[in-house]
Amino acid sequence: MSEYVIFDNEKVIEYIKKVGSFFDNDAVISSNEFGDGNLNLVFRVQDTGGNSIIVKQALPYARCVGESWPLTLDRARIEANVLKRHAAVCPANTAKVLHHDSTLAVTVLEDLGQLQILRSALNKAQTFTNLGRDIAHYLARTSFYHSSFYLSPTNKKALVTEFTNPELCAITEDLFFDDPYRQSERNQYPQALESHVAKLRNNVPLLLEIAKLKAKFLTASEALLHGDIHTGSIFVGTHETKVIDPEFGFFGPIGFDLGSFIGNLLLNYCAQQGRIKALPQRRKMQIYLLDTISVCLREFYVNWLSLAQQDTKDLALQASGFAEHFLISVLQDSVGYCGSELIRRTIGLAHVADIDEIEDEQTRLLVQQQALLLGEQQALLLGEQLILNAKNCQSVEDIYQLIIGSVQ
Ligand code: SR1
Ligand code: MG
Repeated sequence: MSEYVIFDNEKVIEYIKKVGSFFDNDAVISSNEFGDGNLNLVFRVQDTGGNSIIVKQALPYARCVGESWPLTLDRARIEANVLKRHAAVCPANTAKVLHHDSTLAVTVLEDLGQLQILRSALNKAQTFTNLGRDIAHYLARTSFYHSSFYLSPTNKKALVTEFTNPELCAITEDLFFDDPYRQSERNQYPQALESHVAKLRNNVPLLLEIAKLKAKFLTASEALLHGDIHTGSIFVGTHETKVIDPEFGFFGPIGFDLGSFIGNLLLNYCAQQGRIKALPQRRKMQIYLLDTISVCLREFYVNWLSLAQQDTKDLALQASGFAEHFLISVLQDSVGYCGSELIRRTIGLAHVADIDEIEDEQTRLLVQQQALLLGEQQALLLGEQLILNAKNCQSVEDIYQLIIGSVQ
């Protein structure tokens, strides 16, 4: 097919047969569209012998809103190429691209159906011992090997151009840094939260910190980020952790990815208040989430430092103490981005199932209200507190203590 056309189950099968190489020539194949994300179509194509692949197609608009929100198809190219680049330096934790077609905005991926989406698993109170370590490993390797510590200045600039992603970045710029702090039709929260949301809009120190975080997001081309690493972008199993969906990828501040991941674990921490009724079980789950954050922060720091010590190519950046200095600023940024993720997922356009699927409306409202009022397991105040304190953190321990202090 030489022109873009929106796939349905029949067209996917026709396309996959034409590309060939995924199934035997005489295989009987079927397709099922099961995407439930905000933006794309996702098909599972399988034969009768149990072989399967995933076919993902970008729509020319945001699926969650409809044709009134047009969106570039180029995000499919960005996503496939980020996956390939990240897989080159961290194959263990990156989903594998089998084929990509930019005209159709189609990417064929390995089927990770044997694993679970992390958000759904956490919502069922399932835990994964290796999660913090694996994500730290992924974030450290993908960011270090796509930073100026490792890439030549010429190569880095060429890659920054290749991964310029203005439309998807604009979504984050609006939804993450602007909408929650102004009146916007896109914001979604119950009327009962209005006074708390209004307080955020008038919190001058908070707005200053958000401005600094946004400025960094707009200007700091530190490394090739995933750009949207929430718990719905991670597949998990007992022995495997695989990252998917980097269509928001671009060269940005490294702390953005780390902060997004930690922010989503803290959103789940907050949600458990309305999910697990029995206190001992709830505390157990919440302690697991805090432990995972602790492991992730520490392992990220240790992995990144060790990569910098072994593999920094830039002469000046090899100066003793510079990698440590750089990493502290990354960790500080991550605390701020974590806080803003908590805020935007609570009152902005894109929420999380962790909180939204709490069935009982009163309980859900209680979780949201407590999140605003009490500062414990609470997305908004927690976010605010993290953002305001980020600049005082000088070590991994300081960062972790800040997070722990905020949730207690
Ligand atoms: C219109 S897109 C809304 C959100 O979904 C994506 O996963 C990003 O997080 C974005 O902010
Ligand atoms: Mg996504």
